[in-house]
Formats: sequence, structure tokens, C-alpha cells
Amino acid sequence: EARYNFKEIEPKWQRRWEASDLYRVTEDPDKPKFYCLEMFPYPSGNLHMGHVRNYSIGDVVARVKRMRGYNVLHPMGWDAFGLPAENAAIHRGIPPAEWTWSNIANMRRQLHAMGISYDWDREVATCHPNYYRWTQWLFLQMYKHGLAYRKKAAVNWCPSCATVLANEQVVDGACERCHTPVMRKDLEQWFFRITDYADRLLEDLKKLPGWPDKVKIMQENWIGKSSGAEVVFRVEGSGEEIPVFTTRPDTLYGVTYLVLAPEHPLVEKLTAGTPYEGPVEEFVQAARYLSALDRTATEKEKEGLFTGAYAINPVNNERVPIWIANYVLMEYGTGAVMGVPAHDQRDFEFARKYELPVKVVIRPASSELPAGELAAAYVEDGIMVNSGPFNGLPNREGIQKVTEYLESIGRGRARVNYRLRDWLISRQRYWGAPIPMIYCDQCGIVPVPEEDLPVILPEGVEFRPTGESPLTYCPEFVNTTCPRCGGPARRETDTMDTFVCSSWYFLRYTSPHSQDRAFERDKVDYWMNVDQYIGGVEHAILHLMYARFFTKALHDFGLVGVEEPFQNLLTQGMVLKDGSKMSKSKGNIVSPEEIINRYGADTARLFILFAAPPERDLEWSDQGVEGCYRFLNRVWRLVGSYADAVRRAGGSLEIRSHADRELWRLLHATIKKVTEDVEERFNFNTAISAIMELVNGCYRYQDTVPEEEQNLVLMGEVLRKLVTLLAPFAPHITEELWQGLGGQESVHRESWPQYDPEALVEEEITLVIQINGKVKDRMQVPAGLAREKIEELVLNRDKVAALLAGQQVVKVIVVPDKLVNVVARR
Ligand code: ANZ
Ligand code: ZN
Repeated sequence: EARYNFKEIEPKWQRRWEASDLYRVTEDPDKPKFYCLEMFPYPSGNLHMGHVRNYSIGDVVARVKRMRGYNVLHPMGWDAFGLPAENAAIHRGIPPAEWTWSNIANMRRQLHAMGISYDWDREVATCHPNYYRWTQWLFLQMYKHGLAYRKKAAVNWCPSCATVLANEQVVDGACERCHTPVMRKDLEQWFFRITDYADRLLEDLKKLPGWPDKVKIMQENWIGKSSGAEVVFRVEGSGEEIPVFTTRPDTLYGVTYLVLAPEHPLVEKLTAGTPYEGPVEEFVQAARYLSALDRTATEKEKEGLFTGAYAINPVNNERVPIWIANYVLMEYGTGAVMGVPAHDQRDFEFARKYELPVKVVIRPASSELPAGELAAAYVEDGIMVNSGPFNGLPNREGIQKVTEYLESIGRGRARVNYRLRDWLISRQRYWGAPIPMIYCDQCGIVPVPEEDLPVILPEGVEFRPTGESPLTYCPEFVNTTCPRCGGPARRETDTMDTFVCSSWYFLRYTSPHSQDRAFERDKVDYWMNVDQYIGGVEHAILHLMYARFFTKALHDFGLVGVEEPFQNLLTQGMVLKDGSKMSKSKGNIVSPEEIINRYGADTARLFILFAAPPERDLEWSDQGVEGCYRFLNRVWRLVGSYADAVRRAGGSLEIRSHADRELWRLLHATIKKVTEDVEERFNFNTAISAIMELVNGCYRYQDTVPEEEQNLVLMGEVLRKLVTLLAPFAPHITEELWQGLGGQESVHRESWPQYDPEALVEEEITLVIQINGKVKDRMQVPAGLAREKIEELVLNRDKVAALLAGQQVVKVIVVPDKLVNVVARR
């Protein structure tokens, strides 16, 4: 019989599945739908093991759902805009489009070779004009609804890459890519007003029980809601006011100074023409080189400078000095802070350093005021003191009372603040979706009319390291006519953050060929939400937050019915080798293509699913891969040895012997275990071990039951179910074996096996117990117990032990399933 030749069968089945449109889906109102989605890859050139893991997990989910009768949408595409393509252009002179499309072709080929059940007819690439046309259209919808706006803002700037960086691209104050210290710079940029959705993004996390808690916590922290008050201080000797945001209005009587962010607009006004002007300006310049993270890090030394101006505390008219300090961020709250050194550790350290007074206004409930100087800020709750009419109040109550009082005198109000910032989407880059805006000297900012979309990315642009988008040097692109007045005008030359492209791709998959809209409402309504989303935890914050924001905004525009995109989320662990993440720099990469060439896709998939549950990290093991390969060979030989015989065997299924019954029971126990592991817990590893045990059980039957007594009808049934259970994990070999067992249709069109609870009931027999040949007792035991097990049960039985007391057991004779005779002597 033929050996297991994956090199032949894998490509053969991939071609046949493709030719028969096996995984094509259309909307079918008669079936329950299931939308299974894996995060689409960036086309970097080659699949890595993380991809293989992600898509193998998704494929099992999709295939099992299909076999359980769902209409399954399982699409794939390319997150194809982004920086690496542009770097290839800069460093190697390859046009970004060419680089990207050839990478896509290569990775598509690799994905095909894995045999994943995608509906390839729905493939999308975000860099294709048919796609980015609609990314641009969605930008215009955001603009129309007031959710896209332009403003000058300080951005993280890498002087070496000459580009703006997102906060996450700044690591320890340096550029993530080239490690140059990052500075801050003002640029006109486009933003999405995601902060309008802060509260809904936070609240609706509660509607996502199918998300891992750790991801929800990360999103919660990112949104960073904090409640408190805005307090308005007057500037002495001027009409200016300084609102501050504080979570502790109960400490207002303890304010001994105010601090402005260096970029605060008042700084210049307060110091203009005073001796403080020069030093303050120097300080402000220096602060631009510090990242937000560095400026607020607790271990960092707080630097500050007096501005020469004073403010008046609205509750007690005390005069407090106004400082600037690097630890106050312009983007948070109001960009100004009231300093309460007695009750905030950061303020405490600042006051120590610059010899500012410390005034206690909260004391512990159980003790008096600590005598002498504080050693550290007192940050716990307590009773208000030195606080005028509020003395004696528990401070938690004080928070509310002081806020009410401020409101009554018109010097403040309750306020909620979010850490979440508006989403900066402008990139000074070529390889992205052009922002569809036009600037006209007469009409100002004019959106590109929807019917003129897409704004096509021109080819053959020059890449110069200037920090401006290469589109700036492309006059055919820049120069245009104003859609409003017809006069000469200029196009926006920045492109969109690629996270914009990936914030709606799951909607495009529902109607990928739509020519006249981004997606069709009835298709979206049929398929959304995504029932299972699977991807890396590195996307736990940004991508997921942006996709949730888009979905909510599109819901509000009346374009989609749902408010959340992803009902259930599975975040897979990393693939490790020798205990650390696979990476080029460590030189510990295992290439998926090599593994597939050597062992086949089925082995690669099986290993990666068998080695660890999906959410855990997975340690690569060459022996583990070998083991999975040997297992598939074992399955191949087992099925091969029976295929002809069971195909010929006719008649109905009868359980004729104890061995039959055991095999039957094992089959149903396996179906139950695999079903539960796969459906309820994603425990693919234990599901696979159960299948391995079933294979062992089949071999045991083959080896112990004489050939003429083997029940071929039963064996046929067991092997067909075995192959069906294994099909989602190893789709090629199972398809081949299925045909060998006489299957007409594809195994992947089979229904998922159901287990029979009856079969799980263990058969019992009555065992006769003799001592020295005389019947003394009887007991019920499961049929088919091994000799040693029977012996152990009998000797440990209370009644037998009592009868044998004081005697020595010489020998135990076991006739399985019938009788035990204990030979004993005094
Ligand atoms: C006075 C005070 C007294 C404060 C006290 C805390 C404790 P979260 O919880 O993160 O919202 N703050 C406000 N705006 C700031 C800015 N732009 N940059 C740096 N710090 C800023 O923190 C709110 C607290 O952080 C505010 O409450 C303020 O200090 C500070 F015993 O005001 B607090
Ligand atoms: Zn105009």
C-alpha cells in the first residue's frame, strides 16, 4: 500500500478545493451564520510562525463551525500600506507598489500551501484603489459629521527618520526604529475625534463577555477615565484665568503653587517683557526634546521654573506662585495643575526641590496631625483640616462639597477627564491612502467630491529624506483645481495612518466587489458581527480601539446596524524557540515554508495546534514536529490497512464482542471530548491527544482481535468518524483518506459527528470471587478490566480482606470478565 506522500496530496487537494469552490460562501438566510476572522497580515514578504499559528487556529474554528451547519464567512486579505514598503523604495530603489504586490503574491502562495479554508474570492488589499477609494470616502463621512478636523499640534518628531511618530512608536524617549531621541514639533494635521466616543468605548466593554479580561483592562486604562473638578484660578494683576483639572478638589486649601505645561499658551503672555522671559523660553525649548513618558515618569527628576507671576486661589484668596514644569503635559486636562505638596507625592518632591511651602489639609481619621515636617505626601483618605468651612468633613464628602461650592461662586465645576487623545491620522508618507482634501486660497479647506474618488496615489515619485511626504514633490499630484470655485488649488499631501485602513476591512469582506459603495448594508447586516476574531495581543489597544470607534461612528451615520465589531476575541500566544520570541536578530527563526516542504502543511498545522492551547506561548520543538508527522503516518497506515475491506463490508452495525463494545465506547468518548474541547474551550491540544488515543485504540483492536473476528462494519464507522474529527486540523490527509474509505463528497462537507450517550455507558459484568476454590462473594465491575486491575479491586474489597485476615495470599487466578480465585494459606 502507498506511503503517506504529502507532497503529492496537498497540492492536489488545494487545486480541487479551489476548482470546486469548496469554501465559497454567499448569504443564506436558512442557515445560522458565523463570521470567523483572523487579523489580516502586513505583506512583509514571508509568512512567519505567528501567522501560521493565527491562521491554523482560525481555520479549525471555521471548519468546525461549517461542519456544525453554520454558513461560515472566513476571508483573508492584506494590510498593505505602511512604512516598510517605503523604506524598500528609499534603500533599494524598488517602487513601493511593486514591492508590496510581489510580497502579496508570495504570501498568498504560502497561505494556499497551508490549505486554509478561505473564500479567496473575497480577498482585499488596502493599497488597491478599489479599497482605498472607500477608505477616503469614509474619511469624508467623518469630516461631514464633524469627526475629522485639522489642527496644529505638537507631535513626536524623529529628526533622523524625519517623520512624526505615534506615541507608541516612541520607546524610552527615542524612535522605535532608529533610537534617535525624539523631539516635539508643531504641524498642521488631521485628527479623528475619537474622544467624543470615549465614554461609549469604555461602557460598551461591558457588552463584550467574550473578550479576554486582560484586553478589556488595557482598553480601560488607555481610555483612562478620571472624575474630578475643574477649578478656575485668576492671574493676579491681569484678566487672565487658569483653569486646572484636579481629581482632588478636597485639597484645594492646600494649594501652595500652580504649574503650567511649558507649551501652555499663557506662558509667553505671563513672562513677556519680564526678566523671566529668557530663561523660561530656554526651558520650554528643552522640554520639547522630552517624550510625554519621560516627562511624567515617577523616577525622573522634576524640573521647573518660576514665571514671576501669581495666581489667586478662588476659595481663600491666597496668592500662589505660578511655575512651569516638565511633568505637566499640555495634552492632559487643561495643561495646568494645582500643586498640593502635602497630598501628592510628585508635588511633594517638587516642593522640596524648589523650597515651596507644604500645607496639610487632610489628616488621618484615627490620629491627630503628624507633628513636624512630613516625610512624604499623605495620600490616603482622612478628615479635612485647615480648610475653612469644610473642616471636619471626611475628604470623600469634601470632594463633592467643594465642587458644589465652586459651582455656586462660578469658579469651577465637576469634570470628567480622559487620558484618551484624539486620533492623529496624518502621516508625512507616500505609501498610504491620500487624505482627500484640497486647499484653495479662496475657499479654504474643500473636501474632494465623492464622485472624484479615489484620489489616486501617483507612481514614480521621488523619495527624498526631507520629512515631508514625497507627494509634496509631485506637481501633477499637488496642483489641482478647487472643486468649489474652479481656481487653482493644492491637494493635501499627507496620507492616512494605516490603522484607518484596518478599521473597516471586516466590513469590506462582506461585499468586497461592491463598485458603488464601501459595503452593502444588507450584506453587513447578514454577516456582522464578527463572531470570532483571532489575532495577536499586540493589537489589544490601538487596532481594536480604532475598529470599535469606526463601527460606532458608522453606526451613528446609519451605515451599519451594529455598535461593536467583534463579539468574541481570542488573543493567541507567541511562538518561541529556545525560550525566546523568534526574531531575525536572535537568529532563531524557523521558516514555515521549510517546515511545509519537509513535513507538509498538515504536520505543521497539527504541531502548532498540539503544542499548546491557543492563548499560551508555544515553544517550538523539532521533536514535536517529528512526533506529529509520525502520528499522521500512523493514521495513514491504519486507514490504509482497512480501506479496501471496510469499503466492501456491508450490513448493519452490530456490536458483537467485548472488544467491539470497547472500541465503540472509545469512539463516542472521543467525539464528546473533541467536541467540547473545540467548541467550548479552544483546547485544540487536548482534542488532538484524544484523537491520538482513538488511533491507539484502533491499533489495539487490530492487534488483539483475530482477523476473522474483526468487525469491519464497526471499523468502517470508527475510521470515518476518526477522519472527520481530524479533518479541521489536518485537512489534506483526511480528505485523501476519506476518499479511500469510499467518501463521495469532500470530508469538509461532512457533518460534525454526534456522540451517542448510550455508547458511553460502560458495560458491567458480575465477577465471581472464590477463596481457595469456594465461592465467597460476587461483585459488579466494568467489562474488560485488565488482570492487575481486577486483582487489585478484589484484594482491596472489605469483605475479601476480612476473610483473608491472618492468611497469606499465595496466588490469584483471574479469568477476565468471569471469575477470580484467591489461593491463600495460614
Ligand atoms: C491636585 C491634586 C492633589 C492632584 C492631590 C492629585 C492629588 P489622573 O488620575 O491621571 O486623572 N494633573 C492634572 N492635569 C495634569 C497634566 N496636564 N499633567 C500632569 N498632571 C496633571 O490625575 C489627575 C491629577 O493629575 C490631577 O489632580 C492633577 O493633580 C494632575 F492630592 O490636582 B491633582
Ligand atoms: Zn476655491
